[in-house]
Amino acid sequence: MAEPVKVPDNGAGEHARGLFLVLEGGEGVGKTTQWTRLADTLRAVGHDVVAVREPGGTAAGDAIRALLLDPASELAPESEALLFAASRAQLVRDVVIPALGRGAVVLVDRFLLSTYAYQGAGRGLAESSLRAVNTLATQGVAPDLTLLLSVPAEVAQARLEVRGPADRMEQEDASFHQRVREAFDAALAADWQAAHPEIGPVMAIDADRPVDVVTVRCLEALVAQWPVRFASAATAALSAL
Ligand code: Z5A
Repeated sequence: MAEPVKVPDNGAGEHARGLFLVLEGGEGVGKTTQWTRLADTLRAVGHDVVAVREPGGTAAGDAIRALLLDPASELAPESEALLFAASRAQLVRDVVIPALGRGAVVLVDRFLLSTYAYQGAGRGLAESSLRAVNTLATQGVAPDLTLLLSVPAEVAQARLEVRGPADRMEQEDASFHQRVREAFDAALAADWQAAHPEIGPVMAIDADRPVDVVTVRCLEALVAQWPVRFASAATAALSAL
């Protein structure tokens, strides 16, 4: 059982700085669905929300994304890791840091934890190498909170089957995706989080529920950490159910 997440108090008060929030999990857990819904819900109650996805979120990042996900791309694991880091570097410099500086909520669909799960556990690259490259990419900016969505593997598979053709990463075999899932699960442990301050706190969200219910669970997780900032968004989402 994972320890409850404690987000460190940055000492600046709830509204004095931006917040960096990340949605993570294996493919098909519903991250992108919740990313859209959370951004819409928060904007509807007046939050300045910058919602971006990785890889991507900048012109260079979108070009890198196309290369990374194209089934025709033949990439060595090291090239793949560097390309994800390059997209991240551009996103952090051009989007994340300016948005946090003006006090916005930055909501990112995947971030560094995906690199540890896919390029680390999935591809077998050393975490120390991934950390070094990504220290350059993130400039030390770490998420304030990651919501890690999870569903049983067969549920994710069923959701993906109704979508279009698999991209380059989705085409990997079942053992690759099993290692990825195990890496995400490992990130819920308090000792893992203590050893990975660059990831920040990670909180589990059971995403094997109807879409509306998962949205409320995500908002409840935000309210638990920042009650003043997010209470009105949670109330609005609950009253819309
Ligand atoms: N990657 C990496 O290797 N290293 C990195 O550092 C980074 C990323 C940052 C990005 O692909 C790929 O890059 C990803 C990891 C890798 N690849 N893999 N494999 P992407 O952005 O195209 O895709 P994704 O991030 O994997 O997301 P996804 O496949 O689109 O899944 P999702 O966002 O979790 O799910 P969804 O699109 O919201 O929903 C999937 C379907 O389920 C859809 O039809 C929904 O309507 C449905 N759905 C969603 N929620 C529910 C609920 N609650 N109930 C029922 N049905 C639902």
